[in-house]
Amino acid sequence: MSKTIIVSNRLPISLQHKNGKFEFKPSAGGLATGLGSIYKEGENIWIGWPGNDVEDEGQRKEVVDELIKLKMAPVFLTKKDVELYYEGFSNETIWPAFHYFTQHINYEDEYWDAYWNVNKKFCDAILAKASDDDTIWVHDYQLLLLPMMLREKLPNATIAFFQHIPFPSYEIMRMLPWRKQMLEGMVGADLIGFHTYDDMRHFLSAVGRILGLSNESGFIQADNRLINVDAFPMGIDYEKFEKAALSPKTQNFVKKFKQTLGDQKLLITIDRLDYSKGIPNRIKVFEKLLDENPQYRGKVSMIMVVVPSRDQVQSYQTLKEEIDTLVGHINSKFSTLNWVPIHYFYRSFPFNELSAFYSMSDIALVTPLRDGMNLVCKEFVASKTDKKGVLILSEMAGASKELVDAILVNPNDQEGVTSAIVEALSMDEEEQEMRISSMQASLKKYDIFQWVKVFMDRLQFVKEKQADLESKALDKKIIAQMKKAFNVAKKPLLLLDYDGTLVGFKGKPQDAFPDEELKVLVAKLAQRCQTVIISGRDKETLGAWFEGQKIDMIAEHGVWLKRKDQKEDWILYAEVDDSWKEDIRKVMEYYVLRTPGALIEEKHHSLVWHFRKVESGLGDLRMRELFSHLKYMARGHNLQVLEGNKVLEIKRPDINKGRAATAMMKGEDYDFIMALGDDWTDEDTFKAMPKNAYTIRVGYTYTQANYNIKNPQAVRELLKSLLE
Ligand code: GDG
Repeated sequence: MSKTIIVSNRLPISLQHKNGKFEFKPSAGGLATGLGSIYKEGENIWIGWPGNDVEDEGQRKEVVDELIKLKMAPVFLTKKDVELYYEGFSNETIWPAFHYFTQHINYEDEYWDAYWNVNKKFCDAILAKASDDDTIWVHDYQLLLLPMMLREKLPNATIAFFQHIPFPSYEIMRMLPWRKQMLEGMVGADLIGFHTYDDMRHFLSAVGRILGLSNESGFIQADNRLINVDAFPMGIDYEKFEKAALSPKTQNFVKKFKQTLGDQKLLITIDRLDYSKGIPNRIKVFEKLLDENPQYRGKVSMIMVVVPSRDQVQSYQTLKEEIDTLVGHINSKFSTLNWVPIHYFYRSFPFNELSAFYSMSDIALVTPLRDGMNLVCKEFVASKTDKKGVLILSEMAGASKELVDAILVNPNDQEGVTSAIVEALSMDEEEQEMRISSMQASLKKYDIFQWVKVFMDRLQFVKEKQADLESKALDKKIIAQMKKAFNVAKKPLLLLDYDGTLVGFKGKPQDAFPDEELKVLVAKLAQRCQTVIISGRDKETLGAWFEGQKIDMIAEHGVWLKRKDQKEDWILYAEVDDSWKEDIRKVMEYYVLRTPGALIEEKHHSLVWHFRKVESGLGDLRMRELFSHLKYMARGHNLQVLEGNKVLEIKRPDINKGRAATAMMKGEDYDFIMALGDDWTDEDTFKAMPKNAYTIRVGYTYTQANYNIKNPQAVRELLKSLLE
């Protein structure tokens, strides 16, 4: 039976070695709880690093045996691995880059090598457990290469990836020397998830520009696989925070803490130690608030929890020193004998004390400079069971896309954040209730369990969509059937599109000339059957490329025809009225003038606006503009505007490959017909074919054809096999 494997850098446990024995403490984090419904079932398992360096074989065995009871399996990492892969590439290269802290990026080949090696270690550990029909869900930026490593070994497995941190703009991504490998690693997955739409569109843009893979509404067609990229904003275990806030244990802490603090307005801030969280900015804002509003001195305090994190990394140590200095400065400046402005804790708290902080605070100040999602703000809202409280939230946190009823601020705008605190301190209770209730409703609905469900459902949907497309994939049995039919046929016909079918796409159209292998193949086919090249190319190019071959050629989608025995020049195969061209060309020229790299190609029945060489993005933008411009003109002239591969073509609708193919077959009695093509112009051919014809579309995409085939290489193999 197939199983599901969860993979993350860290296993959801903490491992402590005490008195010669390991103690395993499962984590109560939101993700671990949400995924509990998965990895604890049946044969399912969670694979990851247990967080300790266990070198001794005997101890390793002990860890393996204990973990399996918790439905987990370890990937053991050495001290060096942790230093170079985790602290190094993950936290000194990817983390700063993806959070837009380019000044902190460390570009070290040694880090990259370790990153690759550890991803490989994870891959091997998974392969020891996984089979080709399993589902593997990989988490986060430490394991970007893993999806493709797994795909290469388990081509049919269902592989998903979710990134918990932001995905940066292409401008940042392009700075990384390993950008291509990182993206290639990710597209090994069937489903790639991010917290927000912005992350998703940045990823799609980088994949388009760096890997050359385009997408349609988040679906990427990569070679022979459909990949979906989507946004899945992660939720929290809402009920847990709501229940905890109401529990006597939490309320006892609230009572105790409040007695110590006295009657004060409380601001809470909770973060891991990280420069992305904007902690120094926040302290400076609090100083500004007290400087400018003396009435708040003695009346408002900030509870600041900073959870120790990555303190082996230099930039984190520097940050810690900066925070210590700033807190020391403000406390020494404003403290009185019975009031301290900032209660600063550099440690983590047990859950109920955390819950008490949320519950008793009037305001949560969540102002990261960049954050994938940020769960703290969600936990604060869920803990406000009396609906009193105000959330001040940074626009740079993924959560701001959802929690629009918070006071949203730009964390770099000190004036703005200070005013937000003043606004929060004076907000009437009715408004507080209105805002908190609305946010609670949303958080309750989209909690962590719903997040897991939506993600897994989507993964299944993508697999179904893939299967749907692959159901038309040519398999050995069908190929054998075609071969047999071809061999006994007395009058076979082959209709072959050229670009994208017999040859792959090249940067410059003139570089896609037929290579020797193709010429020989076409010559052999021509000896066995009527072979027709049916293309959108101009007649001069086709004529030159296939000179001397015993084949028929249809150029410009059916405008021109040249029969194999024809001595004279090409004949006009369709009446062409080109009186419309002048008006349209003027419009197209205007768009050429505004768009460096664009050009117009004139064919007998059409005008084509090419933008392959235009700056990526600008070309699409101009094409859309031109499209809407031409749409109206086309109606008047009874023309058709069609979007192709980096081209926009305007043409007479009655001239197409289908019409040409029909004319060619008229009165003939073919007993075997095969038509091959790769784009929408070939769909006209497919539609025009009799029922018993073999119609085949190159690429796994929806089609009128009976079958799909992977790529031009596979087309050549198929044609060769007909001749065997
Ligand atoms: C990454 C992304 C994304 C904090 N202090 C204590 C404590 N915590 C818990 C909180 C919260 C968690 O830690 C912090 O989660 P965040 O989401 O705020 O931030 P990151 O750790 O940076 O997480 C982030 C997240 O992944 C999920 O995808 O939202 O953007 O950076 O749950 O409650 N828990 C306890 N004591 C503490 O003192 N018990």
